[in-house]
Amino acid sequence: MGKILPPGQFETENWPILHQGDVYQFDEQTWDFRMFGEVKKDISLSYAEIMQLPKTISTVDMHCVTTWSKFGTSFEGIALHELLKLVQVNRDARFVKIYGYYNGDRFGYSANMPLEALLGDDALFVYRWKDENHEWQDISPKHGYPLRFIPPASFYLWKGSKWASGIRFMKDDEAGFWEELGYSMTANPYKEERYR
Ligand SMILES: Nc1nc2c(c(=O)[nH]1)N[C@H]1C(S)=C(S)[C@@H](COP(=O)(O)O)O[C@H]1N2
Ligand SMILES: [Mo]
Repeated sequence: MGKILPPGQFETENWPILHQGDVYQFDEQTWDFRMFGEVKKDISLSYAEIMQLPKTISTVDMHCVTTWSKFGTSFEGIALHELLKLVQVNRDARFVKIYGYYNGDRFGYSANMPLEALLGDDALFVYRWKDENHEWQDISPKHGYPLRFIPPASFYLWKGSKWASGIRFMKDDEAGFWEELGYSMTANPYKEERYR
């Protein structure tokens, strides 16, 4: 895959840190990962259960709507398609909202995407990363420790919830945190879909 800079973006080798609110302090006792909404039965996974799931390693480009793009970061984590094996999703659930921590609320941040766009190895909940200048290492607290969603490169990076807490399956598309504030529902950087 070639290195194609989406319109209006510039390349950075650093991995900038960007979020609203404070940084989540991981507490394994109270942490869980939930799948709910349009599913036969809700589930809640402990940190130990999450870390036992099959791992995927993917190299995914990141495009932030504030105009930086970082190419070629490799991530280790759990692909969303692995999590789908643990729930029975209703047939008409075509969208998801992926939740993350915001200012004291583990579900205070969210981003919406169509489920069918997230079935590849490039849609994953990550806990380790490396790039050309860095060895394999844990995702730092500021980048979303202990678990953080990385969306396919066909979405701006705000769709990648840090401090990920769960997935809600939905029949209809529904705006998340930034989408409610006027950002794009579809958010494709190659089409420069920043606002709506
Ligand atoms: N929980 C949470 N996740 C979040 C955000 C946030 O404010 N809270 N900001 C998003 C935005 S706008 C961007 S660009 C990326 C930045 O991720 P990074 O700091 O790891 O580069 O995180 C996304 N995920
Ligand atoms: Mo962003």
